[in-house]
Amino acid sequence: MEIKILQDIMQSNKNVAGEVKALLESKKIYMIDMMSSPGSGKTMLTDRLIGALKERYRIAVIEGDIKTTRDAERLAKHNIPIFQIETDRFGGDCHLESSWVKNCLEQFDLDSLDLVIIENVGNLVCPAEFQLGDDERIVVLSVTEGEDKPAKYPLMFNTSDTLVLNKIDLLPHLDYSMDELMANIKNVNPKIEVFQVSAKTGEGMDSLVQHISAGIDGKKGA
Ligand SMILES: Nc1nc2c(ncn2[C@@H]2O[C@H](COP(=O)(O)OP(=O)(O)OP(=O)(O)O)[C@@H](O)[C@H]2O)c(=O)[nH]1
Ligand SMILES: [Mg+2]
Repeated sequence: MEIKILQDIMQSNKNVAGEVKALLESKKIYMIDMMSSPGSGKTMLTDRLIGALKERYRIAVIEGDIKTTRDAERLAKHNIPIFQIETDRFGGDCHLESSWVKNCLEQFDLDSLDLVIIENVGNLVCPAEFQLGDDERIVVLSVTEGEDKPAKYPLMFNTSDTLVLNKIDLLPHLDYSMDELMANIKNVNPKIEVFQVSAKTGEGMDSLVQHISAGIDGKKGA
C-alpha cells in the first residue's frame, strides 16, 4: 500500500513535470534546476549568473527553501521577478515538486521571459528524485564538501547535466584531489559537463555563462 502511494506521488510529479516542459517549450523559455547540499553556493552563483546575463536575457527566479525568504532578499537588488517557495508551509519538504513550480510559473508573465533559474532546497538527496520539467539540471558541489560526494550521492550526479564545482578560490587551503573527484564523477556520469568556478571571485564564470547562453539561444532558435 505504501509503495503504491509513493508511486502515485512520483507519477503525478512526473506528469506535471511534463506539463511544465510543454508550457516552457511553447513559450521558448529555458529553465534550470540548480541543486546542491546546503551552503555550496547556489544563491551566490545565481547572483553572479543574473548579473552576467540580465542585459541580454529576461530572467526570473524560483527560490526553494524550507524556511525564510533570505535567498530571495539577496537577489532582490536585480529587480527581476522572484518567487519564494517556503516548503515549511507544506510540511517542510526537502525538495521542490513540479506542481509548485507550475503554480509559480503561472504567476510570471511568461511572454516576457527567456530564462527561469530554480534554486532548489539545499539537499543532495531528495531533489534528484523529483523532475521539474526543466531543460538543464545543474548540481553545484563546493570543494569543501570533499571528492567523494558523486560516489556517495550517485543519483544527484547521475541525473544532472552539468556539474559546477564551486569555491575553487579555497583550493590552496585544502588537501583536495581534483583527479579523485573527476574519477568519482566519471564512474557515475561520464557525460556530465564540469565547470570549475568561484562564485566569490568570478573565476571560471565566463565559460559557465557562455554555456547557459548557448542553452537559452538554442531553445529560442529551436
Ligand atoms: N570562498 C567562497 N565562498 C563562497 C563561494 N560561493 C559561496 N560562498 C560562501 O558560501 C556560503 C554559502 O553560500 P550560499 O550562496 O548561501 O549557498 P547556498 O547553496 O545558496 O545555500 P542554501 O540556500 O542554504 O542551500 C556563503 O557564506 C557564501 O559567501 C565561493 O566561490 N568561494
Ligand atoms: Mg541559497
